[in-house]
Amino acid sequence: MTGPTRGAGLRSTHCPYCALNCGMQLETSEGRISRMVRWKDSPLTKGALCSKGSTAHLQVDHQDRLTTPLIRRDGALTPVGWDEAIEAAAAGFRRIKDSCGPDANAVLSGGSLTNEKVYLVGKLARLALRTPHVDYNGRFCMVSAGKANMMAFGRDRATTPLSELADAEVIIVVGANLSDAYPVVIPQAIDRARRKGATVVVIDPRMGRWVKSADMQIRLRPGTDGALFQGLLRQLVKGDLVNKDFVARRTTGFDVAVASAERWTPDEVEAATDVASQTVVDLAELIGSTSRCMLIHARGAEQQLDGTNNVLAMINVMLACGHIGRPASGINMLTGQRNGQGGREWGQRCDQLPAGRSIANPEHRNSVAAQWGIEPDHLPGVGKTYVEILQAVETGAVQGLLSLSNNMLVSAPNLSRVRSQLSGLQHLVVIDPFPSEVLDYAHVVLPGTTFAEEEGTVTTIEGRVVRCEQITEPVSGPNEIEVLCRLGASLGANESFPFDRGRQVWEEMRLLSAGGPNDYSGITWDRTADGLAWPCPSPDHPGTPRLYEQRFAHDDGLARFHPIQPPIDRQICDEFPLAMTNGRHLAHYLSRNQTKRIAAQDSKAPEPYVEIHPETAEKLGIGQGQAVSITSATGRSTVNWRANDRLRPDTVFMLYHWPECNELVADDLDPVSKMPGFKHTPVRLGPVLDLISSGQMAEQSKEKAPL
Ligand SMILES: Nc1nc2c(c(=O)[nH]1)N[C@H]1C(S)=C(S)[C@@H](COP(=O)(O)OP(=O)(O)OC[C@H]3O[C@@H](n4cnc5c(=O)[nH]c(N)nc54)[C@H](O)[C@@H]3O)O[C@H]1N2
Ligand SMILES: Nc1nc2c(c(=O)[nH]1)N[C@H]1C(S)=C(S)[C@@H](COP(=O)(O)OP(=O)(O)OC[C@H]3O[C@@H](n4cnc5c(=O)[nH]c(N)nc54)[C@H](O)[C@@H]3O)O[C@H]1N2
Ligand code: SF4
Ligand SMILES: [Mo]
Repeated sequence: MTGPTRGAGLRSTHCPYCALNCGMQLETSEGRISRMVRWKDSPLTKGALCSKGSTAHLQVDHQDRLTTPLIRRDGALTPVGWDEAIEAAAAGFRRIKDSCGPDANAVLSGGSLTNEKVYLVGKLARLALRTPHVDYNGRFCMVSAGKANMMAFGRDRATTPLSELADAEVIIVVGANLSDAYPVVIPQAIDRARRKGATVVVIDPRMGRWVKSADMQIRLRPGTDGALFQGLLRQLVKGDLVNKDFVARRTTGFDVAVASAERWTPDEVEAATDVASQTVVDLAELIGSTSRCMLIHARGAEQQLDGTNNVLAMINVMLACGHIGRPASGINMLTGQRNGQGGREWGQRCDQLPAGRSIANPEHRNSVAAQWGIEPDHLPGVGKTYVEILQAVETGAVQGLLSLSNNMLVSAPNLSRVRSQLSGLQHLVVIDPFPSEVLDYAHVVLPGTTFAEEEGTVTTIEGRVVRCEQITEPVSGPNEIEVLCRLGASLGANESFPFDRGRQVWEEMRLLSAGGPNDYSGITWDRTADGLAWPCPSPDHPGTPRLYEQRFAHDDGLARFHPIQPPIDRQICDEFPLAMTNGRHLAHYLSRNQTKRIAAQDSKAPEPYVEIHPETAEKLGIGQGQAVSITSATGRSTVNWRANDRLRPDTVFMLYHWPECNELVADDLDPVSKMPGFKHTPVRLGPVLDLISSGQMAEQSKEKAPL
């Protein structure tokens, strides 16, 4: 194994954007970054980088960086010193706590933070603010998949190393935009499998550029994955394709799950999903007759009002065939953000304590309280989720908010409502390396740290912990670990925040995880250099790249089948006859707050657009050179359009990275995971006379900014 190179002035780190965490090496000259090279020996990606990764280091010294703290005075954000800003931030929260109780403050955080910062955010909320209301933007990302994995397997982590894709005989890709969202490693491994004769099955209303004509293309009606997988489970039983030995030895609940699938005959599946009944029969046969089958899924089937249900339905099918815990088999949710995995393990979720412990579980509370040196009663209970926290501002139940590493004014659903919620806050403190739309509402702004300015760890898409080295000093002064600790101290919890760098926090976290559900205790700081998969319970343990070979993580060691609820009615109607789904462009990351500043990225996708099937455009009278107005029950947007004949004619696909998308999306939630139904909005489309320029779009958004 090779650790980070330290010679030749190059230091190793990982791309700050997606969960593939591509390795890179950075060189400095006079203390600032002067060069980026590919890190050929990096643990996962072996030097691969997409264009975002190649330009990511340009954000560090970017002219737009926030370098000084700001306080709102007479309506304007005004530069002040760090001491004054930290004190103002803390004083606002203290005031609210004294007058309305600790529950009137809340924290919204992010899955791009390092494990160490995630841990400090949860600790700050529980021990310094003493509020139960801390949640994060992974609520918009991984929670349906995470919840389903916890329910079925007792653990929230992908089952199998991605390298094993290349050896699979059948690869099923459900709702994953691999060309744009996972451009390295995964499409290449699938190509290797294709060359060895594997069958690739794509379940998606839109076929991405990575899909080949020989692949089995299942262009289902959006929002109907649960029905399709129920039909597959039923067909596995009818076709005598179930792995009965595996089901008997390693699972419970099979019969109840099968009973819930009984109504899903191939014809019923066809009626609900628009997938031909014969395809359902053929696909069941394909999945049930191989011993090397991998299913990977991203947000397409998850960001739905029944997203948890959809993932459980997929897991049922994989369990029925025994496709878990053996080589080149498994079901992997593709984690999205830089630290999408660690971000949902280290205690910034409203129902969670560090290392995957549950805040509702008395044993888990006792163990964390003991290590934090407090009484268990001192820990708050389960808090509200992301959208619920924003909604609580409307009733005055939440009045103070600390927001870091998230951008709700692009990425949360129902943006006009979010704008009004933010204007209702008495005290909003934002920590971010860059200005964002949210600053318009902030009372105190503290500059955040970029990936190259601090040391820390992240946990990759495969559950491996990797280290990010500090390359350069923060342009804004203190690093974010110091900022969080100073805030904790100002809120009266000085003794709980004695840190100023990542490895000190790591040591506390690692030890605290011992014996818990997500045991990282054997991953010492030195071992983070090479990337080790948890669970890793002792310093001589090799880590666990493939899960569940012998046991599942529930106490009895068995996996659970789950009955699947009937699908939710999508409310496609005469008024809103088309389904709007949405997703990523290769050039931009999430709310674009980093990538829009880098010309090489922004020039590839300077403005939002919607993809429409050419037949649909013709029917609606939408011509080349015209913009499109899109109306949903929630809002209205105007964008330019592109023809895409690899998309279902009854579905349009919009880029999500601009506010235009979430103006349209409602803030209803999956009742189990509290994930919004981002991927399915009933809409109507109409032509607008002229193409609009990005300047005009910016004007439109400005009109919506607060007075
Ligand atoms: N370039 C880039 N890469 C990224 C990111 C980024 O912002 N930019 N973000 C990262 C993050 S945080 C995440 S979470 C991942 C997201 O990764 P993905 O989920 O792969 O990305 P999306 O573009 O949102 O694609 C969703 C896919 O689901 C399909 N889909 C829509 N509705 C349905 C449905 O009902 N059923 C099925 N089966 N499919 C459906 C869409 O057509 C699309 O192919 O990407 C990560 N990688
Ligand atoms: N319609 C629709 N909406 C979606 C999605 C979709 O597919 N469709 N996808 C959803 C998904 S999967 C996700 S993950 C969310 C993400 O949604 P967002 O919350 O918008 O995620 P980011 O763009 O990462 O927000 C990041 C903010 O954090 C800052 N930041 C980056 N690193 C750091 C750091 O280390 N410290 C601090 N303090 N700040 C930092 C950035 O500058 C930026 O301002 O959006 C979701 N919203
Ligand atoms: S954005 Fe993702 S794929 Fe691209 S370089 Fe970064 S980690 Fe790799
Ligand atoms: Mo995400």
